[in-house]
Amino acid sequence: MSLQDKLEALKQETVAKIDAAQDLKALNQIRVETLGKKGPITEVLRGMKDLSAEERPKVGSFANEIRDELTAKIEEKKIELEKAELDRTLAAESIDITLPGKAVKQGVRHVLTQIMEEIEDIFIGMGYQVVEGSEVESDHYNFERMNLPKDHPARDMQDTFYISDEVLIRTHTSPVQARTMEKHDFSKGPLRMISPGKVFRRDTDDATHSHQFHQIEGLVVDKNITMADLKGTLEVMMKKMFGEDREIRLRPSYFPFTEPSVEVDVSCFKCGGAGCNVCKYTGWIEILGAGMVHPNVLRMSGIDPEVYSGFAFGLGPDRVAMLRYGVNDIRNFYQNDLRFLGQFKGE
Ligand code: 2NL
Repeated sequence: MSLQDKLEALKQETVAKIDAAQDLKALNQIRVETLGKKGPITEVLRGMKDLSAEERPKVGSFANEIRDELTAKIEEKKIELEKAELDRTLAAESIDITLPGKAVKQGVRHVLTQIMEEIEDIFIGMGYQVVEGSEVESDHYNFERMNLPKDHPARDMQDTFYISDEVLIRTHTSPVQARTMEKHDFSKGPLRMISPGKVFRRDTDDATHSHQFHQIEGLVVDKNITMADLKGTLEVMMKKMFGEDREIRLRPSYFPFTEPSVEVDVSCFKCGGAGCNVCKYTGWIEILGAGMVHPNVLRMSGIDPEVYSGFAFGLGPDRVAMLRYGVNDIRNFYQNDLRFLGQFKGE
């Protein structure tokens, strides 16, 4: 067989192999085997030195031709295989963008936070400042400044978590008010503030008691503040919280830090006063405690009770939430069960 015939046969054989190649790896194998340094074509070209001067250029150019043809054929096949591979990858990795997405779970503010922020908004609207303070307090600010000296019997129901003889966690947010009162510059205007936050008491937890709960206290001090200001302010708050038809009534009470002191009832938001399970068939709901700031409390904060007077109140957001949403166990607010807390979407 002549060299030309050999080359021609080699070409046919290689073309068949290229056509049959299934992937890039196989194709590369064919390229190395046929066109590589140890391949048959290189061998033919190397053997040319034994040919006659006449034959040499013919065989040489034929061999080059075949090499070029095969190179082109391999290149063509390579592009074809690469495209097939890309198509396979795209098919395998395709996503259906019309499928519904995974919903991101959205949380809600804690129901007590919602109530406190609602009350904050009401008072911000009436020109009050919102002041938060430390949950760790001194006996002095928590009790003494609130007219509760060390031997006062009213301390019993608050006797609480002491860190030392003089340091405790607060039993009410009053110390925030005391600290704000003593700093207030009355030449700049009246003091109007509320203080929301956590408070702690010595209590055995049950459906209506928790050793930790919340309080919002309010305080206004200026010249000529009267009980009428207190009543009008509380009426506005109750109407905004429980509906414009609400009325309030004051009953005499006692707190060591106010004189006189009152309990405030609001007409029942469910039955309007006719009597129902929410108001225990009385038509009224006990909602907060209040009074005129005791002269001792003003004096201890450096305010002259002969010149200034003030009113104060305290309200429990836990109780507001329980009444409004019919929650019968206060402990629900502190157990972090999302099935409970997630119901209060705060719309
Ligand atoms: C209640 C009663 C009350 C106050 C809190 C107060 C604060 C200062 C001066 C005078 Cl700085 N009083 N706070 C007054 C009356 C009642 O809370 O039943 N809270 C749940």
